[in-house]
Amino acid sequence: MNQSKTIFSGVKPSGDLTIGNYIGAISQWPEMQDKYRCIFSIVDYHAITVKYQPEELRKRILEITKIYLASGIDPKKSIIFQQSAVPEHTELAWILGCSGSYIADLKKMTQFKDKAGEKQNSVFVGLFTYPVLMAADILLYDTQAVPVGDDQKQHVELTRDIAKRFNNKYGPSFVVPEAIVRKEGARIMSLTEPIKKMSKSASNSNSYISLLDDIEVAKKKIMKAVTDSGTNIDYDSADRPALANLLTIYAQLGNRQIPRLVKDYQGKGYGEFKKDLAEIVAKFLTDFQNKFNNISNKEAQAVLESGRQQASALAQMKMEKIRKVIGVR
Ligand code: AQP
Repeated sequence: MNQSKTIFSGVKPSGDLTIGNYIGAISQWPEMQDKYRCIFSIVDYHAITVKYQPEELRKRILEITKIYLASGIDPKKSIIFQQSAVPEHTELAWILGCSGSYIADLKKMTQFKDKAGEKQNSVFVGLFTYPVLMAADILLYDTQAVPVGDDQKQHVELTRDIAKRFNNKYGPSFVVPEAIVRKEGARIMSLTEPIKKMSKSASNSNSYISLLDDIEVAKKKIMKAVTDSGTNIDYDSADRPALANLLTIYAQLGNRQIPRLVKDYQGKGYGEFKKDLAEIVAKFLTDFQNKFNNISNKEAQAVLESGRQQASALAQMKMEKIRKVIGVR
């Protein structure tokens, strides 16, 4: 493990994880663990910013831990932990909210605007300030790089601004992190409305494929996915976003190059393409779920406890310094 560079990322347990979360974020992580110090969190306090059921949240925390393990994250190489088990995250979020974070910046956050919609004044404050908690998650570990999907780039940019402002005020305290975003697959789109991002909390379950979807259900979702006008298979994300999205999913889960796929499907129609894609998705999910089902709750709980101890040690050390810097110690 190269201790000189730290990677931090996380997923919020706000729904059943989708192939979008996997392709855009999680699939990048395993290869990093041999090179860097990697810290992967289940960011549960982010999930309570919207309506949720406590029982479901509890279940999903363990489920995501197993998803991390089934994706190839090795607890001997990486720290896997639950955000709420390390209270320094919320402590630092408060401090950053008082130095470095401006209301005007938070108002610009696309995710806040999307989730609050017309109700910006009647949603809870947590939804508005959640990017500050995300900044704390990242800065607490002197993170250099944050591998995320495209939708989270804006929050990492905000984290950079917060870190720079804090450093300007109090002297060098935080590493200024960078987002790592895939060239392809950084924004998997909805299967029913391909101009929108695929989201795990979407109300229409046909719009996403969950990593734990029943295989036959997942195949049907692909067959039902909307397509653009035209009949030939080519890649044009501006004019044919639905097909471009399906090609991206095919390429990422089937380990193929998009130009190669376009070539292979010349003269063939959507029907054949979707049938093959449904099989690719089915194979990926079957392999994934076999690994997932082999991990016990006990094993996942033990991973979280070991991760908590490791993350706590780092977080406590950092917060001792930050408390001194801001003058409360
Ligand atoms: N559609 C997507 N394509 C590629 N990457 C994606 N990510 C999310 N959706 C896509 C990436 O997955 C990681 C975990 O996301 P998150 O749990 O922090 O929340 P999110 O970005 O808000 O994802 P969702 O699925 O849309 O959740 P809900 O519906 O609860 O808001 C991040 O790295 C994210 O970029």
